[in-house]
Amino acid sequence: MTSDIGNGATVLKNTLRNALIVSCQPVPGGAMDDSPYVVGFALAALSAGAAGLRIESARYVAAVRAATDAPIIGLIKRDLDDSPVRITPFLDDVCALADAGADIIAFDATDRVRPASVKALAQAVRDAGKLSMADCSCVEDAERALAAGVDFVGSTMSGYTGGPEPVDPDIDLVAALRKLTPNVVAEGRIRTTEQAQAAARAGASCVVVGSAITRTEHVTAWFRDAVNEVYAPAPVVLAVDLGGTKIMASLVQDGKVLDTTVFATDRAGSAESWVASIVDAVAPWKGRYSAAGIAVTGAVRDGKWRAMNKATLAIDGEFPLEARASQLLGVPVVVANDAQAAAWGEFKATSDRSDLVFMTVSTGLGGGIVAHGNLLRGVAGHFGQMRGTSEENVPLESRICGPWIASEAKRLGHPVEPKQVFAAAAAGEDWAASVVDGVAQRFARLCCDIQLSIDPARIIIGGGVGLAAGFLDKVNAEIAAIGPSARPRLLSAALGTKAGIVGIADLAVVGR
Ligand code: ADP
Ligand code: BMX
Repeated sequence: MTSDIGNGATVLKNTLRNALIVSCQPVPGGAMDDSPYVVGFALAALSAGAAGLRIESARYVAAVRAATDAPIIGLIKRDLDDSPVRITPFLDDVCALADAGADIIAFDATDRVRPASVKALAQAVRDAGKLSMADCSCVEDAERALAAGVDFVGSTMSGYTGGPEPVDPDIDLVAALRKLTPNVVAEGRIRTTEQAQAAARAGASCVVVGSAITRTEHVTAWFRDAVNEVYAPAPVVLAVDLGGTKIMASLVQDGKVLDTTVFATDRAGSAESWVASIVDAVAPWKGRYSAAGIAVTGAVRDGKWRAMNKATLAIDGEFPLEARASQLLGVPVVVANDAQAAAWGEFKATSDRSDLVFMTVSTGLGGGIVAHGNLLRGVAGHFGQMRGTSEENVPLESRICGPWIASEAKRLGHPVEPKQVFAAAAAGEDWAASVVDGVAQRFARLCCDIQLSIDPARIIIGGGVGLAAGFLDKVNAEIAAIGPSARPRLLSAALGTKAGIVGIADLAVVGR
């Protein structure tokens, strides 16, 4: 059963079939919220081929009616205290719109607390000799409205009945409504010609476009935000790389390091004391950054921090790093594993989009993986915790990294730092060469195993040991001696010791 205003209804429906309707609803209280502008927008739209108009308020319907015979969909918007229904909630509104000259009267058809039922509104529109349009949020709204005899159903209310407002139009709802009736009006958030075409292809009898044509404030804001994304200065971020030996803190803007401070990690400290030492070190920078990222040795999950190997750093239990650091620094904080952050920094540092594995050979042996442009999180990349096939049941890192180099040198009677061990090896001292060559061989085996497990296009090496002079050459020589069935492509970190800093800064900006 549909309204029967005889031949007029058929003519009207045919006029609006396969057509564009322009909604001329100024921003309430805005500079265009007055009759001359509404009439101007209406006439301009008609002159460019709009087949009909959607106009809000009896006042504006009357003003536009006086200027054109084109079909008008009329509605009245109200903000009620006792109902969320805003579009033509009252039966009196129907009469006012009909008297003002509307041809079609639109009303909210959602299933919510409301002053007048959809059935009563549909009947009132028929009694007024007009056609009705039900503004629906879902298929069920439309089914009820069609049962009440409405002439058109619209997708107007999709996304406006609670929860976050979507950005894109609900084309799927348009297609679903088309299965109920041919008289479907696609309306709501149609902002581009491509979206209008998609609505038409989905089966809409006609397409309504409003803000994108007649709300200058909205369109201006869209372009303003788009331009600002390019012109607005990138935010300055506090980036911290907390390792087992040193803590590096920098101010970073758009991938560029503005200022840096480095100090030793107090290995006898605690998670609370390490965070406090960072807060103290960056105190002179207060107010210069709007967010912070902290890359840490250890595993990070849901903002909480724990050790994978307490020998690398004795983090006790699980520490709520993200919350605590944000509380002390007074800005949003993102935390991630240090090697994963460095992997991300290296991925962002060049235009190469191929998959990569990053490994830091430092106090521990950490790693990060970027696959198909995504950084793998959780414990992904913790290659130093692998046990390998050696008889000893110890993490690989305990026989490769700085602490082992130092302990082995001491065992051999040379209590010096790893840097001095490398210098002695370069100077031809056999004891030192045996230590460094052993590390290079074990690391080379790990690189070959990684190549066979995930076949990365490149393996990038960082960390105090990883970047030590001549280390990569030794590893490549050991790889050649292994003669692997798949040869790893090793590269030094393009960002050197700053890879973790730059990576965590980017993760902090995108809030990841
Ligand atoms: P963190 O582990 O805190 O991230 P690094 O990446 O600097 O810090 O690694 C620290 C380890 O690397 C220490 O064991 C240190 O002795 C060793 N190391 C630092 N620089 C060198 C170097 N030039 N040659 C050899 N080993 C180094
Ligand atoms: C360890 C592990 C990793 C870390 C790697 C490098 C801990 C505390 N750390 O394998 O999470 O990425 O060391 O740590 O379990 P760094 O201190 O050498 O940077």
